[in-house]
Amino acid sequence: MLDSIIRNCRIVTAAEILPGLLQIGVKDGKIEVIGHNLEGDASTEIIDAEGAYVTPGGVDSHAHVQQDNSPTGDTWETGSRSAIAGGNTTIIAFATQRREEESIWPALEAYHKKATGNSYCDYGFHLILSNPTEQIYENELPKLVDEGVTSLKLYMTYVPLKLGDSDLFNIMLRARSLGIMTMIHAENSDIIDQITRRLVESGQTDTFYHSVARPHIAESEATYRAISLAEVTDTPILIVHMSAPAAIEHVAQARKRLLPIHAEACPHYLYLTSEKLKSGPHDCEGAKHVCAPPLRHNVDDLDELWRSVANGTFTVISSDHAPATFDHPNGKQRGWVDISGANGFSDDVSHKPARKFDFRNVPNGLPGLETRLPLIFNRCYDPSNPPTRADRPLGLNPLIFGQTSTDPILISLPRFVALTSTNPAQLYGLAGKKGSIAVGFDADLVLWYPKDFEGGLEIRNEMLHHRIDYTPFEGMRVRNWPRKVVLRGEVVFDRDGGGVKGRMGDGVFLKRGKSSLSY
Ligand code: DUC
Ligand code: ZN
Ligand code: ZN
Repeated sequence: MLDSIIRNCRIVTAAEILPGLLQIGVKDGKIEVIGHNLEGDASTEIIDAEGAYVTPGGVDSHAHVQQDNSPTGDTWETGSRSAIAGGNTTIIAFATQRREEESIWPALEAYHKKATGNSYCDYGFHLILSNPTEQIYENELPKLVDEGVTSLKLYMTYVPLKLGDSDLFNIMLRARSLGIMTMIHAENSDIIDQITRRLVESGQTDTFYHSVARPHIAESEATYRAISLAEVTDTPILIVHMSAPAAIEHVAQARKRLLPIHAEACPHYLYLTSEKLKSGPHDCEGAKHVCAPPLRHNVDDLDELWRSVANGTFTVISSDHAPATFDHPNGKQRGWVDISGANGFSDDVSHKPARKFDFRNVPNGLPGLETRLPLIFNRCYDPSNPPTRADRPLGLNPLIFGQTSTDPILISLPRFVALTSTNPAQLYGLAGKKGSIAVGFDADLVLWYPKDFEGGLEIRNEMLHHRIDYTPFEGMRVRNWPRKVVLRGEVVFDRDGGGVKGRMGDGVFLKRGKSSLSY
């Protein structure tokens, strides 16, 4: 007998919106049947979707949770709670190998320990590799795959983590032979260092200059180099958190040649510009938006990214949830440096400021787990009213002139599902279990509201479930929000019925297989 039946669903998969109102029957946490007039008994729980769209549970494949380098970020408890409240039933977080460690196991053990029993949603790990040794290549990486960690993240910048081209080359070769998916943070470290040094020399260290120090070309050059290394080693890679149109163009060209190059978009790069990095004379508000790569300067850049979402250049949209608390000396305020003399006191009668802000000290990253799905759903067109080109004057066809932010680029609901759930599941070895609504899959579902909110819903930090004291999307309006979230058949979030219903420890570690998404 079925444990639960979810009725009146407009089911959306990456392929299509299934016709009519359907029922989903769940048994032992899995989808047992999809159809009409399903039978239950007295013990079967009935959930009514009331004709709303039902999408697969979100798979956020890029979230930094309780990392050692982020003392004011989210813990597993708060990060995963925020994840489910935003419709994510799976997140893939990171375990970081420290440079001084000769083995990957201390990192894996430590990060497992942090997550075990503390997650509201299912989870996996990518390993950040910062010290690749022969022993790791030969003995540890094969075992890592057996342990269900089938992806690596490599950095081309950040002193404690960055790897040179030889290491990238060798790791890619090994990853290829083991079927490991390799994620790359692509920014040219030397360009950033050289510009930063000159900015500092001229006293330009306010929040905004973080974005000046990391120009488009630093991202596009490193992206091209990473793609070149992937091509010469014939290895699939994903370039994470892409923000520069010139960089995404390199991906588009590579994909045109059927190279297995994937790209990841994030909501903050799609919605926000570097205007947000500006602070007042006595505050550091802009630090709330410091991330790397930086938010870009021009709204046209954002349109270009949306075009790449719509035309299939991006494979996934992740949050890159990497928050730091704003109002905390070890959080975003860490940028303040004392320039008044010893002990932070100033006897200086010339009223020179006692402190200045230095963007080099700010932890990079933004919160975003809970807002990812609503922000992307927001750009889906209503299937009952699809955009039509028929009534546009021929010469203004957006395919010829491109759309503008006043005429936003919209995507289909199936593409939304592909980018936020199905593709990340397939890319990172969760195919057949996560990322779709089909018989045999985990019953991970998001029930949206049957009608969009009239006038939209305003995002406010106080309604979110992370432990961070701000959201970069404060005041933005979205059309809809996850109403109910189901994890392996259990309602873990009910927005109208008390909020979070799940418990810490509901989430389990997912041993992932090999990637099944080629290009
Ligand atoms: N950049 C990263 O590389 N990681 C975390 C967040 C960020 O902004
Ligand atoms: Zn990164
Ligand atoms: Zn990241």
